[in-house]
Amino acid sequence: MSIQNSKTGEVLRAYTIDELKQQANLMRGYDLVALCAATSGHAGGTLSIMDIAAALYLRVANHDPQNPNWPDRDRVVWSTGHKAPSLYLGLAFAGFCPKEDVALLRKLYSPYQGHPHWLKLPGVEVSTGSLGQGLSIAVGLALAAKLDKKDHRIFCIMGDGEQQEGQIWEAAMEAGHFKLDNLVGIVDRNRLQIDGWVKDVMNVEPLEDKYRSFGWEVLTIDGHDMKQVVEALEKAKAGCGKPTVIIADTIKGKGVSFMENVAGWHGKAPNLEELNKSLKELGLDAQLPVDELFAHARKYQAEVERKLDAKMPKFHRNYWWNAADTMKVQMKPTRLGFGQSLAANGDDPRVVCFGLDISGSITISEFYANKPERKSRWISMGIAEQSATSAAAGLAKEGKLPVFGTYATFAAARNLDQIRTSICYGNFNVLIAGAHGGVSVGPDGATHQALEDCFAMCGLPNMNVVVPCDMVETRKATDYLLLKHVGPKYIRFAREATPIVTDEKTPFVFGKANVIRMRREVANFIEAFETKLESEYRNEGEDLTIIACGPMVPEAMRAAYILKQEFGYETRVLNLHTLKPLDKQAIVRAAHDTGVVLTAEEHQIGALAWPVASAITESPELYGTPIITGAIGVKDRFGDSGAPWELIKEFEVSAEHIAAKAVELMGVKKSKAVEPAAEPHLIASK
Ligand SMILES: Cc1ncc(C[n+]2csc(CCOP(=O)(O)OP(=O)(O)O)c2C)c(N)n1
Repeated sequence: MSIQNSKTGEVLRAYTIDELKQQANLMRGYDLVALCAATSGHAGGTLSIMDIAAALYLRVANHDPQNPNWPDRDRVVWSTGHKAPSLYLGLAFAGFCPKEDVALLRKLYSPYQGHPHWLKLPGVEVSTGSLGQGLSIAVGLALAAKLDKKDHRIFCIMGDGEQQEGQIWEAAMEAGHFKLDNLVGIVDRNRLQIDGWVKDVMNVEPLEDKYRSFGWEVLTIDGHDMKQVVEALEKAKAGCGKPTVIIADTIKGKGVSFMENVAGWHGKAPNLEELNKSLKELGLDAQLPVDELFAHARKYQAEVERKLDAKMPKFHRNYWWNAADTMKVQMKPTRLGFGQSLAANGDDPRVVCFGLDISGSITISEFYANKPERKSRWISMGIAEQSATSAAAGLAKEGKLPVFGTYATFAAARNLDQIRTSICYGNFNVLIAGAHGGVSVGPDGATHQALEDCFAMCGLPNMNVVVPCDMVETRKATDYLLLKHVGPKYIRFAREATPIVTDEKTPFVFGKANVIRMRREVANFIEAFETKLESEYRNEGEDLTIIACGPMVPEAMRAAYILKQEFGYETRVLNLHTLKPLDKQAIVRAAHDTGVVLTAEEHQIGALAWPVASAITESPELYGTPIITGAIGVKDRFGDSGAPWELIKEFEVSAEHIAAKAVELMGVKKSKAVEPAAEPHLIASK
């Protein structure tokens, strides 16, 4: 069976083993072109799974490209969502979507998101990207099929590093317990993950014995031998009274000599030269319409840029970062500050850092880089955020100073109950780094863009939350939180290069806001502003206040610049780097002095906006005083794939959006529409 007409049962295409090999090779070529056009993505794992993808989508799974929601189709769950391009190519080669469209991978508004989203592309069964969840979804799909007395099969593709997630084993237990013989697990055992070899990061072997002990049938195969792949899939599909797992031995980067077995190619895309070399090695250099694919990607991108430009508020000049000869900024990733602090402070023997398989990217590896004497205090925990969180509490209980971090969404959401009960309830001294926060994470898309983490962290008793504004402040905040602050603490920072707007002299006091004032347009952006601790600042009778945290502080500063140049408005920018405990006095004073308070956060609106609003409404000093408020942030929606600065525009969190909102609020202030006696004293405006 396989690709068929769901109405007539006619098989539309039957591939031989040799044809499947050929198709898999072509799919590898398209994959690399798509990654190159996207300039990001995962080469290693998409190449290791490609033979299985070809066998599954072109021969083994029953489905109908004309009827993607056919109730009797087989379901394929990609638990390892980062291999999305292989899924898209499986669908494209089966006829669900045009092959050339995979060149739109990871672009804004594209159905070909960095991680699969079933609501965007017919044929994608479920949305994934947070590792370890797919097998549980597959268990649900298999249970539903049993309840409905349906015969279709559920396939679930996983990675071997992914086996470190505890949830996998809860699902494995469930599948074994319920004897789900309609469920087929597939493990792409390429032996590598991000931080290195799986056996070194956190050994998962012997996988066969583990699955067997959970009541599964186990088939071990060479995942690049097409005959073995097809036979195993067909055998597993036939069922044997219990779930089957196919453990496929594969090579990460398969087919491209310089990518094979190299951990560095996990999350990397080839450049043009590397692409040409790869296509040559695959014997595809003359076979793929490479130029047409790139042209397709470029045309789509031009349309994206046109749409984005139309969305942007317009002013008399272009104030975008480094667009003019004045107000130049240097940009550096905020995450570097975190690593710099760990490198500088890691000699304290209490400091213990956990690796969660994203160590280089979030810079926590700086703790031990070139410092072999610290190696015993570097503990690789693998992709197991929940257990690591509770283990950190255990270390803290014994007087250690544990630090762990990963994408903010996995550092503060996946393990929320562990943070709540193991760490916060016990009030333990643990530093959690929520890295890659906000939409500016970019092309990875919604699953990797933490937009709710600060809600969760600020909502926990005993927790302290700092969101520094640039690389320098990230270093200072880490210095403070690591060694001086005792208790649960969360630091959230961004991935991309953001403007450096503070220096060594800029004050950083935990729990105390800074006032930033735009003075004059000069050569360097940073020198155009004066920064003081809010407690040392004297009211200058500004027109309005913008309160921001994280990389929204530079945007708020640029908004202050726009407002001054274009409208003559003076803005008090408050850098509220500490979200908890909140500097209520600074907020109340700013509200009192200016009467207009606009918040700006790279988060769902409310982690900053609501505490600020509540500080204002609860303040006896402001009872009866009309305060006009507004909020800039993500408006109750999930993220999207796209380039970081494109997303800043799409999600309306740029300086231009802040400035436009400020102008609107100033219109209200000037019209004196707010009468203290007649109106409620807080006018919320979004
Ligand atoms: C819950 C979660 N934690 C961390 C990540 C980041 N991440 C993406 S891929 C990956 C490594 C996966 O390794 P493996 O399962 O072996 O896949 P492969 O090497 O085949 O690509 C990690 C840690 C994630 N996507 N989800």
